[in-house]
Amino acid sequence: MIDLKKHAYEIEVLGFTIVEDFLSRAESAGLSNILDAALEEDAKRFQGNPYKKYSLIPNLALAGPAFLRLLDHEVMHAIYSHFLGDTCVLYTYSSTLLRPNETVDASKIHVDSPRLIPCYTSGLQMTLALSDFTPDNGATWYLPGSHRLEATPSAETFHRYAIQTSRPAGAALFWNPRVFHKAGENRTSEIRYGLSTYAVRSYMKPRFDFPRCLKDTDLSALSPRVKRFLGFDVRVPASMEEFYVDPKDRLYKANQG
Ligand SMILES: O=C(O)CCC(=O)C(=O)O
Repeated sequence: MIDLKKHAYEIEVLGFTIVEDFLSRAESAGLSNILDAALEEDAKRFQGNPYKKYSLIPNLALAGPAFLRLLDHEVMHAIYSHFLGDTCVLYTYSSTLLRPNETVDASKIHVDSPRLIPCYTSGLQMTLALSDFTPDNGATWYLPGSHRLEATPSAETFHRYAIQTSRPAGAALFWNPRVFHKAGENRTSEIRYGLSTYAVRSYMKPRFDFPRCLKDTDLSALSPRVKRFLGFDVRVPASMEEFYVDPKDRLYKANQG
């Protein structure tokens, strides 16, 4: 198991921490292959749709059982629960790819949450490297301690103090979405593969209604923890019939924080 105290301290103070060996190199390569296939399938399915970004899968919960299984990772839950309580839910689950010489929105200095609530963590992200993240292929830059800042730092300040989070495939970066960051530049000829999970407090609204998205998927192999994380315990009734039920059958379970 990880040194939770150390990682929690780094997230608290720096705004981010790296957990090595979150997955093995082989497991990471397996996921990046599945990601490639999912990207190809998506490209066909949404061909001609002007809103579809060809490099992004915004909902990996729908990209097959391997991605659903990953949502049961012990270390991810230990860190998320520490900061967000053990009722926290998934906000987004997406690919984080960087193609050779590509400039993306994320190449600008930005944060992933518009709200700053001093001394309170409302969300936490994990970006898992599926290939090695290196200075050459655009490992992401993060400005330590900047999750406490309201205003965007100048480019000069950012570039003076930011740290490039190089790490091997299988290493996960946990970070506060208020940390100012930007993608690096991929100067290689290979795609840099990664994926991100973003967890929030249980009462916040996720970007996708995962239980509805997954209504036709067999979820019998999923643990209660993954179902809770996907938001199954904080659904709201859509009729009075759904409202007047035994508490154990309620869509919004008791004690969800
Ligand atoms: O692709 C990258 O390195 C940056 C990713 C990013 O900005 C994000 O996850 O919000």
